[in-house]
Amino acid sequence: MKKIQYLFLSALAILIFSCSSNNENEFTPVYNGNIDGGDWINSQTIGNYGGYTGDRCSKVDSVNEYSFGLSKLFNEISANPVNKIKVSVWVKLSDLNKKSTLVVSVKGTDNKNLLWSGHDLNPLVKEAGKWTKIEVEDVLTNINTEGAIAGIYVWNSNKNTVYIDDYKIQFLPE
Ligand SMILES: [Ca+2]
Repeated sequence: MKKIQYLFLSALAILIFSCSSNNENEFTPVYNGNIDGGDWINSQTIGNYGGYTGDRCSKVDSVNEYSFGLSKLFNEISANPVNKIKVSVWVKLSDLNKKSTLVVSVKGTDNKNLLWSGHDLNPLVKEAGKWTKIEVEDVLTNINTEGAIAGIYVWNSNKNTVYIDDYKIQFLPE
């Protein structure tokens, strides 16, 4: 009986070994989490704060300066040239007198800004404590997006508490 057990275990060991050495790529699921390279950024600002849709949204305040947003290589967004970025997002400001900005940026391969477009939310939002839809457009004139990264997020430069929900970000050829 012992001998049979031993033979069985040996056979099993050989089987496992051959499987793992020959077929690792085909059968082993691999999840690579690149902490620095995800498409969406600042997800730590998301919580159950009562969103525009559902309960969840992003919140910036005295702790978090930059909201949930998108950071993505143009090469991964579209094979065609992008000439315009159109952003719509719902925001709720707690104080209309403190500055907060919707940022649309294009960063080149050397990490320099090829475009940094800050849209102040305060003149666009008329009422504090109320969800308001913000729509902005930025034209990428004479910008080489090859290897560049698009960045979209809300920046509360003045420790304003701002809630952010439901982005719609479009990359248009013209
Ligand atoms: Ca939501």
